[in-house]
Order: sequence, then structure tokens, then C-alpha cells
Amino acid sequence: MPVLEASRRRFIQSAAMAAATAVVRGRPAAAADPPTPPGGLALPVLPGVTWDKAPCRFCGVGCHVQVGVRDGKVVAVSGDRQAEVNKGLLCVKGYHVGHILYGPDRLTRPMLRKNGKLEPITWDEAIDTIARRIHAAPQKFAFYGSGQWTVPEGYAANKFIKGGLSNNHIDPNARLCMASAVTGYISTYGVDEPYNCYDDLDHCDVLVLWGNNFAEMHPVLFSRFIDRKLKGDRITLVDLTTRHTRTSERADHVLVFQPQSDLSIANCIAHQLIAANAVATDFVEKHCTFRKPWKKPGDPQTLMGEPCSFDEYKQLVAEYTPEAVAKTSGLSAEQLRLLGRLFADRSKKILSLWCMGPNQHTQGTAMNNLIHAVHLLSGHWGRPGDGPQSLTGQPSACGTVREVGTLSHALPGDLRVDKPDQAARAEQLWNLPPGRINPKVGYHAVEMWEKFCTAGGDIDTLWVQVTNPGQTLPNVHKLFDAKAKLPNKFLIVSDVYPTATTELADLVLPSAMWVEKNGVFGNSERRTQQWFKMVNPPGDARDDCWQTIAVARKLFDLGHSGMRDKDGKFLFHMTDAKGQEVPVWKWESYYGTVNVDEKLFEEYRPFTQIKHKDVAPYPELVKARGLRWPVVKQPDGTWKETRYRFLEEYDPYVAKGKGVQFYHSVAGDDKAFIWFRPYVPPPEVPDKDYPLWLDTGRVLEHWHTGTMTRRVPQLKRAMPSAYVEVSRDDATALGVKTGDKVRLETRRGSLELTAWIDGRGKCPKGHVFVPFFDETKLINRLTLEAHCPFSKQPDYKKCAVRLVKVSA
Ligand SMILES: Nc1nc2c(c(=O)[nH]1)N[C@H]1C(S)=C(S)[C@@H](COP(=O)(O)OP(=O)(O)OC[C@H]3O[C@@H](n4cnc5c(=O)[nH]c(N)nc54)[C@H](O)[C@@H]3O)O[C@H]1N2
Ligand SMILES: Nc1nc2c(c(=O)[nH]1)N[C@H]1C(S)=C(S)[C@@H](COP(=O)(O)OP(=O)(O)OC[C@H]3O[C@@H](n4cnc5c(=O)[nH]c(N)nc54)[C@H](O)[C@@H]3O)O[C@H]1N2
Ligand code: SF4
Ligand SMILES: [Mo]
Repeated sequence: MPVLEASRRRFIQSAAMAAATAVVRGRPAAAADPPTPPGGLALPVLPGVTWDKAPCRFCGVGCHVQVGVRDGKVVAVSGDRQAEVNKGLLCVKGYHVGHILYGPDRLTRPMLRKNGKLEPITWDEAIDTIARRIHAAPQKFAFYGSGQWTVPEGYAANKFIKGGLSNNHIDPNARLCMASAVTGYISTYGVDEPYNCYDDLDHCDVLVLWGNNFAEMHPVLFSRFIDRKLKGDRITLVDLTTRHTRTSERADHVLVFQPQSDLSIANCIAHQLIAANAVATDFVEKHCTFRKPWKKPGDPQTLMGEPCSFDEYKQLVAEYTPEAVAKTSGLSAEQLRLLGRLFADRSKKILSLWCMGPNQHTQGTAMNNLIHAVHLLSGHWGRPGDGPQSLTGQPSACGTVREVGTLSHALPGDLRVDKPDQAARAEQLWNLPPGRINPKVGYHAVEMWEKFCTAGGDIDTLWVQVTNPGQTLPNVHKLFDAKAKLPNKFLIVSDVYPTATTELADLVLPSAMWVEKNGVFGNSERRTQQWFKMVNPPGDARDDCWQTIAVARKLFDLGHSGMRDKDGKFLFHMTDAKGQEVPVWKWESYYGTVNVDEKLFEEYRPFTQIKHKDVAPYPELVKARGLRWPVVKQPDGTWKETRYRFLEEYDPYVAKGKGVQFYHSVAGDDKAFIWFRPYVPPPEVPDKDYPLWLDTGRVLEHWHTGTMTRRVPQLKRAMPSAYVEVSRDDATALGVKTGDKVRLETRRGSLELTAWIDGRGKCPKGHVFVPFFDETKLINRLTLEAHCPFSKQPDYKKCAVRLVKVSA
């Protein structure tokens, strides 16, 4: 593929590819956007190329791209200058996103395993096979979904299983990703999701990162901050991290701490605020109350904890002095005091960001609570650029998982299956008979895979869509590979390429991806983004959402009563403009006279109004580059997005005169909780047999398991295979040089890798780091499935490992 580069802001890829001329019926002809942004640079004139908007397929930043299509193929991609998130910029993955559609081994036909071998079958056979297995044992069926599901896909899956099968065994890969952020928000403010937005990056004086490699994982946002620095703004970057990364290279203060000691560091900041008389008493008295995790120390912690006085709180944080915390955290007392002084200074605006460091943590909820606590206590809360904001990783972890409620306890709009009034509300919106929704919370991800991969475990059919658990679950020997030995377990996998997961699948379904289908994503700043189908999927590949609806219809035909609403109508009953039912379960009708995405989205929208998360109407999303909810209609008929929730100046739901109002507070008093959460040791620590810490994560060039990015030649060449990052000290002690083969061994598995010393990242002595993108080097055979008791999110960031040199 020839690539022509124009400038940093105008990078166009054009691809010479074979013509495919089938009709694509995603966008109604009348709704086309002008390709030239008003006042902006025109898109390049490439003969025969038409342009349309879409969010980037990859990360939670949610950049918009303009996609150039010629002869039925994506041939060019350009950063979208009309998009507020990225203003025309993209990162290296975004610039190459078009190529992910065209790997040579796309899945194009459904395949069923017969005598150990996957053999092509028809869609009818595939749908029939799934429906019959579910019909035989609906309560033994589970859905494992994704923060990369589009909103309508997740919504349909959620309605199908919770509203149709009366079964709550649905959970997404996002459980591995942002579940701790959810429990952190809920137990602090009573409702999930960030109150603030990316505009904070333009207003903050100080940016504190609490354990995220911002430069590589949210690169376009990172550059938004760094651009200000380069232009001469006097802004400070503090990188709290367990290893030196590309982010650290640009930081003013790199504070390398020991894994898990982040709990003590946060409490140490709180201690210093109190000691220095720097608590924001005005803000705290008006808007906060204190909370501790138990009645008395020694009792198990609970999610909502117990009330606590300020005096008691003061005593609880008293032991976290800089001197005491310096002994265990790896930071010096002076470094800890620097943090204390920063937060004590209210003249500076401080933005805190975090991602997997605090979330993938056996104390993930606690760590999230503590970051919010430091901000609330110090009064660094509520001005643009001054507050805590959790970053999500996947493009629709917020949209599809948190808002649509595809977690095993949730319903759309932040409702819960185990709250009778909330379940009743969902039944009413879905027009279901009372009692249809099962009040028992379903299995969370780790539990679901345990039940599937153990003989006698009560999940026997599992459908995976848009995720690759064979590579990404922790301790995959136990939670995935074990399936191979169990004859009665049936694994269905919808994917676009062969993966570590399809290897064990009994049925593989070829899916349409990204701009091969209509879609809606919700990014990290509450921004809902819509796009239309632009090209056809290859071969017989079909939308994930269609697959779900087709199975639901087959169950309807088989007589499953749950597939009908109160009036006997199909769960996904859809009518055209003339009121005629459209058989959307037939692929020929799916992109026909109705836009299924729009129908599902509009059905879902009333759920979002229950807890003031009003997403915009679909037609408004068509016109915009995403809108941040709550999106509320104005007297003049226009729709307005909300940049900051809970602040009167911005949020239409704050009562007049309140200034700040936490209107979903847990105690019903409009106040947020300032939490004390104690230091709790991690479940596995290095010892004489396994003397090092193993940390795992990502690299700039690759998306997770590399199924897409490893098929893009430019990205594969830039980062061809996984490696282990070893500190110079440990390498010298073990006689290891860069390029040597070494073996990593944990109590769960072992893996050979090439050592990299003083490479892109640098671990401190006693630590190693391995990225997980390489399907030929499955690091999750070594990781631990221990998880946070509240969020159930596993900790991939720390376990004990030993390193053995294999060969030079
Ligand atoms: N290029 C690229 N970008 C991506 C992705 C991708 O695959 N590739 N994936 C997206 C997704 S889904 C996600 S979730 C994000 C992940 O984004 P990040 O969280 O930024 O990335 P990771 O590599 O998972 O985690 C790295 C960080 O974990 C921290 N850490 C390790 N141990 C601890 C600890 O004990 N406490 C604390 N506080 N921190 C610790 C380290 O300091 C390091 O900065 O990236 C998103 N963006
Ligand atoms: N060791 C370690 N493991 C981790 C983590 C870590 O930090 N360390 N992080 C965890 C986190 S935060 C996350 S988010 C997970 C991510 O883990 P996964 O979600 O399992 O990883 P992906 O590679 O994103 O998987 C997406 C799959 O969907 C396929 N796909 C792409 N588009 C479509 C589509 O439109 N339809 C369908 N059906 N399939 C499609 C891709 O080919 C790919 O196989 O990994 C977790 N695992
Ligand atoms: S920062 Fe994320 S959303 Fe933006 S171009 Fe890169 S991968 Fe895509
Ligand atoms: Mo993630």
C-alpha cells in the first residue's frame, strides 16, 4: 500500500486495491456530510474517493477520522479537523486504521468444529446450532462481550439475555479494564462516570498521572497537553509510575513507586493536607462526608462502608507520614512532600488521570476512592482543569459497558437487576411481563470462565463477541485452555480474524467490523459518536448485532416464550415508516428499510434519562462529531451537550443556587464521600523462589492482542514481537544482555522471551515488564487471576516471577 504523507495534521493513506462494487446501504443518501470542514483544510482530492466520518476503531480517546472510500474499499484515512477531541490529529494506529479491514486471512464463513476440524457451514446452520443449544439450557448460556461492541450491539445482547432469557450471565472484557473505576465512582458520587472532560487538559496547571502510560496509550490526548508545554505554558507533569516509560521522558517529576504502595501514597497526601491545615474546609463541609470501609479495623471492607467523622478520618490517616510511607513506597520523604505541597496549593489547578495502574489492582476500588478523596479533601475539584478523571481504554467501554449496562449486575442507564424497582422500570420500558428480569446477579468475567472451564461448572455454552479471551484472560491455562479437555462445553466465537480464542472454538462466526457496519461508540469523556456503514464486509461476514437478533428470532420460532414481549411481539420487533414489521433477523432485510442501529438506540435512549445521562437523539449524533451527555433540549429546539456534571454553571440538572450538587449521592444528601481505605498487601509478592515483580501492559503500536495491528505491515514492522524489559542491575547480576533468550517462570506458567535492557521502557531493579500483544508469546499463561473484591477486576500488574537465562 503506497502511503503519502502531507503534514502532521494532514496525513493521508491511499491504498491501491481491487474494486468491489456492491451497494452499501448504511447512510441514508440525504444525510451526507460535506467533506470540507467549514474554515478548515479541505480533504485531499483523490479521484473517485468519497469521504465520511467515523470514530477511530481503537482507543477510548475517541478521535474522529475521515474515511475515504473508492470502489467499495477504504482507500484513505485522514484526521478529522471538525472533531473537538483530536482536531485533525491521529496517532500511528489511527493513521493506519483502514488497513485493519484487509488482512489476508479475514474470516469469511461460519465454521463448525467437526471431528476436531473447523469446517464451513451455512449461516442458517450456525444460527440454528446456537439457538438449539440455548433452548436446551437457557440458564447455562453466557455471553462474553466487549467494550469494543457498538452501543446497539451491546444493547441488543443485554436485552436478549436479561430481558429474553431471564439470565444475567453477560459480562464484558471491560471487567478486566474499568470495573474498578465504576465501583470507585459509584461509591464516591453514587453514580458512575467522569463528571469532567478532556477540556481539562487545556486548563490544568499540573497533570498528575497515577499509573498510566499516557504517551503510548492515549497519545492524542497526551500531545494535547504536551503541545501546551511546547508553546511555553508553565505546566507541570508528574508521573507516578512503577516503571520509566515514554511518558516519563516528558515528565517534570518521575516518581517511581513500588507496586501496590499507591494506596499508602494517596493516604500520605491526605495526611499531609491535614497536618498542613490545607484541607479545603469550605468545600468539604458543604459538599462531602467522610467514609471508612468497616465499623472497626479488622472487619472485612465493604463497598459502601460506614460513616466516619473528620476526627476519626484524621486518626486513620495519621500513620501515613512521609517518613513511614518512604520506607515502603520506594519514594523518598521529599518526593512525598512534593505531592503534599502540590495538593495543598489551591492556586494551581491539578488534573489527575489514571487508567490500568489503579484499576487492575486487587484494591482497585479503594485506589479509585483514594484519588477522588485526595481531590475532594484538597478542594481540587470542580473548576475546569482541576479534578480527578479516570481514562477508559476501549473505544466504547463507557458507551457500551457502563451506559448500556452489559455487566452481570447491570441494566441500561445504570440500573441494577437486583433492585426490584429498577428491574421493574426496565421491564416496563421493554414492555415485558413483571418478573421477567432475573434478580440474581450473573457471573462476572473471571467467574464465568471458571464455570465454563471446570467440569461440572454450570455454564456450558459461551458466546464470545469482539474480544479475545484466549489471550487476555489472566491465568489462561486455568480460565481458558482448560476448556480443551471438557467435551460438553461449547464455545462460540464471533471475530474477524483467527485468534487464540478461535483455536478452541466449536463454532466460529465471521463478523463485519468498524465501517463495514453502522455503529455508535461512547468514549472516555461521555461523548457518544455515531457512524454509518461505508463498505461491505468480506464474504459472508455479518454484523454481530444481526447475529444476536437472528439467534433470538430462531429461539422465538422454537417457541421460547422469553423472546416475546407482554403483547406477544418479538423482542426485536421493528417497523418501517408504513408501520409494517421488518424481518431484521433476515440478513437481506438488515440494511433495508429500517436503520436497526437507530431503532435500537432510540429504544435505549429513555433508559439514559433515568439517571440524568441523557444521550442525544440519533439524528443529532449523525450531524455531530460526538456529543457529551447529558444532552438536553433547549427552548429554541437545539440540543446542548454538558462539559461538566454536578456544576451549576454547566449541568442543567443542578438545582439553581446550589453551585455544586452531587444529585445522585449515596446518602441522598447531595454530598460525595471522602474515603479512607487502608493499605492492603498484594496477594502475591516476590520471595526467594520467585524473586522479581512481573508487570504487564501495552505498547504504542499495537492494539491489545495484535489481531488487527499485527496485520498492518507498518505497525508490525515497528514492533514485531513481545520482549521482556529487564533492569540493568538485574541483567548484570544474571549475566543477561539485550537480545538474549530468557525464560520467565511463575507459579502458573513459563514463557521464553528476548531480553531488552534500557529499551523503550525501563524497569527498576527487581521488576520486569512484558507486553501482551504477541499471540506467539502468551504472557497471560503466567499472570494471576486475583481480583478486587468489589469490582472483580483482576490485577495484571503484579505477581512474582523468576527469570532464567536460556541462551545468548
Ligand atoms: N497503543 C495502545 N493504546 C491503548 C491500548 C492498546 O492496547 N494499545 N489499549 C487501551 C486500553 S483497553 C487500555 S485499558 C489502556 C491502558 O492504558 P495504561 O493504563 O496507560 O497502560 P498499561 O500498559 O496497561 O499500564 C501501564 C501503567 O501501569 C502502571 N502500574 C503498574 N503497577 C501499578 C500499581 O501497582 N499501581 C499503580 N497505580 N500503577 C501501576 C505503570 O506505572 C504504567 O504506567 O490503553 C488503551 N490504549
Ligand atoms: N497481561 C495483561 N492482560 C490484559 C491486560 C493487561 O494489562 N495485561 N489488560 C486487559 C484489558 S484492560 C483489556 S481491555 C483486555 C482486552 O482484551 P481483548 O478484548 O480480549 O483484546 P482485543 O485484541 O481487543 O480483542 C478484540 C477481538 O475482537 C476482534 N474484532 C475486531 N473487530 C471486531 C468486530 O467488529 N466484531 C467482532 N466480533 N470481532 C471483532 C479482534 O480481531 C480481536 O480478536 O485485555 C486485558 N488483558
Ligand atoms: S489516540 Fe486512540 S482514538 Fe486517537 S487515533 Fe490513536 S488509537 Fe485512534
Ligand atoms: Mo482495557
